[in-house]
Amino acid sequence: MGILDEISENLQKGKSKAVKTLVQQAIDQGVPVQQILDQGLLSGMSVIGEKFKKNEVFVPEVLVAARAMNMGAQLLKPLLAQAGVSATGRVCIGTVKGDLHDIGKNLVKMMMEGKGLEVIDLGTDVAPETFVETAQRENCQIICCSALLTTTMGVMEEVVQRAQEAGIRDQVKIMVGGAPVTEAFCQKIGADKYTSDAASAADWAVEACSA
Ligand code: B1M
Repeated sequence: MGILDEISENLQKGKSKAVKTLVQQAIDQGVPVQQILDQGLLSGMSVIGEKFKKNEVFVPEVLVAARAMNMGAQLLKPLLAQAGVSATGRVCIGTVKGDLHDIGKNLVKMMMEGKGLEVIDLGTDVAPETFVETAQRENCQIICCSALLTTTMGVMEEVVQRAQEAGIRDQVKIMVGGAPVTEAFCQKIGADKYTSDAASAADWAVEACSA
């Protein structure tokens, strides 16, 4: 097995230390950083994403795999910057105002980072204007809103309205998700996309950013 496959396999098993060691070995052997990222780390995370969609792995496995990916990515970050490799897109994400649930939001973030997107994490209890101001200031292609409470999902409609008022609605996509959110709700509030799970959210974000 080549070193890139070994990185991918160990990442899928959540073996952070092994991933870190192997990534350093690959760097030392002169493997191009983009290859280490694409064929090692991102390929491993993509397998986990697909398995998560099919319920073959669950939240804990995704979290340890994401931690392993972050360990490897830390070593690559400065080298990628030197090589001028840029992210495939930029998005901001947060759990909406009044809502403190962040496990699902963090999973979406990790999956997106696992697909090479730059993700600005606004945390929880995020006001509609913060989503919109961040998207404007940071040139985000997508605003990602998560909500877990029926009492807070309505804030997503305010995000859509604020984006319209700020005149950026045609420049930024708005994606919504979280347990109480549905496709019908997404359409009702005029958002662009609802996805039911983190891996599908990341898949769509990559497509939307490269469109
Ligand atoms: Co809360 N809570 N909670 N809670 N909590 C729920 C959501 C609840 C369903 C429990 C219940 O009553 N059965 C209920 C909501 C009822 C409702 O609104 N209909 C509830 C309640 C009522 C509350 C409080 C009001 C309780 C109280 O204080 N009386 C309170 C509210 C606090 C607040 O937010 N202001 C509260 C507090 C908490 C804790 C702090 C204790 C804790 C949160 C810890 C944390 O997040 N750091 C907590 C937890 C853990 C839960 C449950 C048990 C689990 C939620 C979770 O993390 N699921 C939950 C019950 C349940 O779901 N069984 C519950 C796992 C996570 C991976 O799933 O977030 O759905 P989820 O994310 C999925 C998808 O939805 C999707 O991807 C993820 C996986 O692929 N997804 C997106 C998520 N965001 C997305 C965004 C996207 C796309 C996809 O695009 C942008």
